[in-house]
Amino acid sequence: MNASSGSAALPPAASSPPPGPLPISAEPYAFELTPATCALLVIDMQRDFLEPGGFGESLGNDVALLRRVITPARTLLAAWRSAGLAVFHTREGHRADLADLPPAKRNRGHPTVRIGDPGPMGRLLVRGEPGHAIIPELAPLPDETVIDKPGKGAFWATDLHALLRARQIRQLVVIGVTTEVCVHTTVREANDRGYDCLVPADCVGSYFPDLHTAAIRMISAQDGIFGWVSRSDKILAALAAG
Ligand code: TIU
Repeated sequence: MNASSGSAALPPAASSPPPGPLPISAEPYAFELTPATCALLVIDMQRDFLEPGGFGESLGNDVALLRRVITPARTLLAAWRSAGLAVFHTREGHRADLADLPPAKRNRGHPTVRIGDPGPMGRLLVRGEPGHAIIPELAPLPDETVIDKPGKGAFWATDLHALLRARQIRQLVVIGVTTEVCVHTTVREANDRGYDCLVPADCVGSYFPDLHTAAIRMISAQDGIFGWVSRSDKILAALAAG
């Protein structure tokens, strides 16, 4: 019998290291999530992409295909917040004077309605307009960072990398829309900057199911060329166990 037998367990010291890593079942192999240095990055869950009358619909897309992501993304975000881990959100959009909108982006495809034009939710993809806002289901909390980006990738022309480094973040769980456009561009950018990325496939969505499937495959192909792919239930289980 040792000296501590029968006494109540000591509470963890205030300086005890954070738990982890938490192994998460993933492709191509388990992702070792280290809570203290892993952020949830929520890409462009904006009304302009997910609600009728926005930029996404103006491109001819069916927003219902993206709305499937809302419930799993919301559940994962809630669990992530409960665990006290870092959360970053992004929004795609432009200055009101469109000075940060390259003509190539504005005119691509010869659209009848272009970025900056008025729509039912204000000017399309312009900062401060109703359509530019993150949907209420995924609304950021006051202490969560929101990155405004003019491009598809979250690292280009933003301070995301500097903010992540300041918090010693080395891993990203990336969710949001759309899988093959802004999520993919961001995962590729993050990979080149030295981050390990995990993408839960049910928390990312596309207007094109076949492109979604291909984009998901591309991430974990070649033994994880850009990162790891899993599902939100695996991450929820790991957080609950941790
Ligand atoms: N956020 C994002 O993916 N922007 C897009 O324009 N996506 C499309 O799929 N169009």
